[in-house]
Amino acid sequence: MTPVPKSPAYLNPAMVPGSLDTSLQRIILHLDMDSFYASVEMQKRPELRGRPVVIGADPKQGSGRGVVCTCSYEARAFGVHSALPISRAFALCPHAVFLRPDFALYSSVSESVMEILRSFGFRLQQVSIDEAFLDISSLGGYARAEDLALEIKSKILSRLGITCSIGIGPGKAVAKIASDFKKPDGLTIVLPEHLEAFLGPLPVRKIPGIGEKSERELSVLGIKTIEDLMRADPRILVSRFGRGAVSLLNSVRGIDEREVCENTGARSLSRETTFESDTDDILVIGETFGKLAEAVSRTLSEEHLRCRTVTVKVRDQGFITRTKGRTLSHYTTDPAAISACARMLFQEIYDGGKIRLLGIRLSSIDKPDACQMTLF
Ligand code: TTP
Ligand code: MG
Repeated sequence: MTPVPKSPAYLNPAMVPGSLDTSLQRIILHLDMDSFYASVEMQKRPELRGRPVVIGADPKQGSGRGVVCTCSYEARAFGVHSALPISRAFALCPHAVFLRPDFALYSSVSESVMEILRSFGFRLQQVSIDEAFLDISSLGGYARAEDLALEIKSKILSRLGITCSIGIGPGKAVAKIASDFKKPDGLTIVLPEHLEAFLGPLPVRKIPGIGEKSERELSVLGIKTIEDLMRADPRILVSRFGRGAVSLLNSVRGIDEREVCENTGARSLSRETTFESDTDDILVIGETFGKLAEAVSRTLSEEHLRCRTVTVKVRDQGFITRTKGRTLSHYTTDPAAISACARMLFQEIYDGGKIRLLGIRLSSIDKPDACQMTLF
């Protein structure tokens, strides 16, 4: 296969790559695979290329009850996306190819991606199954950074047959936002002097760590874009959002000194299940937490990891989803401890109605001796 990397999206197309000597700046690269699970499936079965492909629960001709893990960009054109109920995906795009996820396969392709990235010799931090940061400051300039990005893209495409998007900038937050800027198969380079012009017009939701809830709260204050956020009174933000607001503001202003931590496997890890019929049977709920805890704990053990934070996700009959997390006093891999914590958290948020979906997510994951990673 001949890789044909696309040309990078510069903020200012007239800017000649590398015309600025930024050797004193940190240069961070963020890579995120495109429609990862779907791309792996399409690589395995080339006849699926160009077709809408949805990975997730069985749609059962529209009566299926799980959710979409991800889908190809062809399916996204019909409005399908991650976490959408599979029945809705079927309604939007009944002619799509619906596949059950093959986690072992995705895990092994993820390892190959990380191996390729590691082969370039830079400090690497894997943050999820399909994304990683590299600290490429030692390259000394953005022209070399661009060459490296093109080489990474072409190596991944020629060896694994799938594409990725890369963002490069002076900090982790901006690199992550940049990798998402032009997907699929994108390359976006944000020079330090263009940081404000790049980030300013973007909606605040693009900032990693800002979810639907924070977006709503910011919107109440009249803050919709990152530029609005940069202009807001930091005292008001801190009084509403606590100390986290300071690092958030700093990171969008380019003051983002969070290191790329070498931690071969650290990330969050989750499993969830949708019941065949909604239930309020406490025994079934307890058993389900047991099974979910077994599954996540097995992955922890296989990858020689441990975790400290357990979060439960509970979706009720009316599709209202609640989550609650707790950080334990010690790291653990023990399924009984994870399941006990999950059941306790469940009791705290359960209002007695019927439940549609339960999930467990583990975070604060590390390998003993590896440094901790969090994005915000
Ligand atoms: P993402 O990188 O968020 O999504 P993606 O790679 O499928 O698509 P994009 O091109 O927008 O990056 O997540 C990586 C994989 O994680 C995704 O392929 C499937 C899985 N995943 C879920 O199972 N459920 C989810 O809700 C999300 C967001 C991802
Ligand atoms: Mg991805």
